[in-house]
Amino acid sequence: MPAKPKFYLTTPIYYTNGLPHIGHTYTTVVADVIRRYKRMRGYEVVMTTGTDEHGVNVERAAKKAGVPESEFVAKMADAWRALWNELGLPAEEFVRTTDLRHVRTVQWLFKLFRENGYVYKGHYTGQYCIYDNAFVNDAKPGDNCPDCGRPTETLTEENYFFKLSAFQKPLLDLYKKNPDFIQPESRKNEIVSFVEGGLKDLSITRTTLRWGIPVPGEEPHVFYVWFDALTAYLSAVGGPDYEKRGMWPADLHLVGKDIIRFHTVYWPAFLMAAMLPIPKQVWAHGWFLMDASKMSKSKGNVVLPRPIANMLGMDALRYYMLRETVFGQDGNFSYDALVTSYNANLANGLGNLSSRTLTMIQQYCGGRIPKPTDSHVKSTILNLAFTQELGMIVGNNDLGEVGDYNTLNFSGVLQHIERLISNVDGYLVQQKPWAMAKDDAKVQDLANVLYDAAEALRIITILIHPIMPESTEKIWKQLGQPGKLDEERIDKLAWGQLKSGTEIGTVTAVYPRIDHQEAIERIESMANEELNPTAPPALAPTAAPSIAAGAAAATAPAASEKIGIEDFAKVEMRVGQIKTAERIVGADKLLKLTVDIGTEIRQICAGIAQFYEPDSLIGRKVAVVTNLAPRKLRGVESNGMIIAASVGPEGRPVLAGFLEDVEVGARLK
Ligand code: ME8
Repeated sequence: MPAKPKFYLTTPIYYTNGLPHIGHTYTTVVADVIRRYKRMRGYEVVMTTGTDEHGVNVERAAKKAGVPESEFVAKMADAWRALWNELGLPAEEFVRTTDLRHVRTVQWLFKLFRENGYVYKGHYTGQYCIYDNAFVNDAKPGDNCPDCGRPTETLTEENYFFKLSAFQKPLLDLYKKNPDFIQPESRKNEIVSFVEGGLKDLSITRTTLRWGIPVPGEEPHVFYVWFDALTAYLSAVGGPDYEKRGMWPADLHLVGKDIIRFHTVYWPAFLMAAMLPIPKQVWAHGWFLMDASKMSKSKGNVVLPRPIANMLGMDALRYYMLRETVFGQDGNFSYDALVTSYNANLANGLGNLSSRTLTMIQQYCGGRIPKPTDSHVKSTILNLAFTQELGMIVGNNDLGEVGDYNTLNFSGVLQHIERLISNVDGYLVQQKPWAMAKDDAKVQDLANVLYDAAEALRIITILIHPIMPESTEKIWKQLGQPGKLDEERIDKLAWGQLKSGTEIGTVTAVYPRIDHQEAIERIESMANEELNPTAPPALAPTAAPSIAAGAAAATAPAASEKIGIEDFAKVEMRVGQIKTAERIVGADKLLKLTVDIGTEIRQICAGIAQFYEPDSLIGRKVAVVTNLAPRKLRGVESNGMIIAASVGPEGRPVLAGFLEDVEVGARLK
């Protein structure tokens, strides 16, 4: 079998002085979509992300946290990696700039510069902040430090310089010979004129910075952070031994527009100086803005991904980000638009198509994909519509079509898919399979129409899979399809491949409708908890299974430690009776209960949804802790806690109850 073609793509190597917000998530999501798409076209794909851990900002943040830098960055790197995993975005390579493999690569690259005559020792003079121990870029004598506001001083330090000036012509040649190297086009013009304006040599070592990669034999010189960070793309796939891994050069560096110059000027110049292969393309996307300004922690306008993923699912966020913003341009982020997009495109659009089609197959065709006539498959109007749109989405070389996925026009991909969905909806309304089902003479017509709808659903599910990987797997199973969806070939799709007779799975709503206002309030409430973790952490329903309801997870005293009766008396417990119970969208482990505790009816969330059907709980008497401070769980207020035993290694909750009838509100002592 011939080897698969390779594709290597990267996200930026993110700074470790904060955690990912929606802006970082956007770049990583786009990388993930491209990775999945390329895989579905038969490529061997490696995606790299990672953490940029050196420099004065980290030095400061560690100092503030009162821990050594190495400890600080290790924790941050773990947190970044864990969050990407949680969001379904794990990369093949997660590179840390403190990794040994990376340190070796940086030092090796510098050695090549030296051998090839592209570095020299010189002096750098600039404005320096003695309080922050850092040069202030672009400051003039007399300027204050933008960070601490105190006056800067003019300082000269010895540095190694990289002969960037020697690369003006080679860079301009590179841009000319590879017109797609910088994307989008508007950014390319900006970079070309910057380089045409002349390039100054670049200082690539520092002696005023301590927390960095040492220049071998030249201590106290450490490498400049950007030289350090850019090299991580190469370290991740073999460094000095890159040829063995076979992934370098990168096919695509995805970056935000803020860092395009580093990637399209410095980085290729570094690689040329070391005589290494140059990446094929750098794509700079726009920013996500909040109220028209760039998100930043100091402005207090950051949007976090986790609360959204918890409430609506990561796929809803992915859909919204890719559909509403033209890739390359700036976009505005709003919860309002996000939830509107969820209800319109997912609950009503794809979700509705999926459940109505599958429910009809369940009801009218005995739960099996019906058999259409051969002539119908060839001539159905949907076949024509789909074949045409397919070319526009994934490209069709025979017809010379480019395909929106290939040009990273994700908004275009989704618009085509939306059109397909509404085509199928319109077709069903016109054909009325529910009426055909009542007419014995129309058995074959019914089979034809429902086959069409199911085949359309299969193709749409494959086409949208790179963008919505999690929920499409569910639709795939409900459609009764064998094998893994991500192993389908997106470029070999054709109408009529769905097998008749296949038994479909259990039909459930993949994107349940949600109340607009409630969704926003809950997302905001969860975000608030994550940003201001002053309150005790919310109990993850699985974290302390001995209590069924949400409350602060107080650390239990060691078994041998005894408490006095006065401590126990602080806990007020009463008999309660469950009045209502319902599931909570976006929290599969929680039930929202209303409980009569004698004096009032309380709303309490309990982490028992996987073990108790809501209806079976109505009227049941339970033991309730009634004097806990109210808390929000997954954004839903909980006013108390239901007591349960924790059984087995998984901590299955079993509700505590009473063998004799007891009065509601009676105190437990
Ligand atoms: O620049 N909208 O790291 P960084 C869209 N360590 N994308 C955004 C965004 C927003 N509001 N905010 C951030 C660094 N991003 C360096 C990179 S690479 C060798 C070194 C994304 O943590 C966008 O991709 O500041 C941007 O380029 C990147 O995060 C900056 O991440």
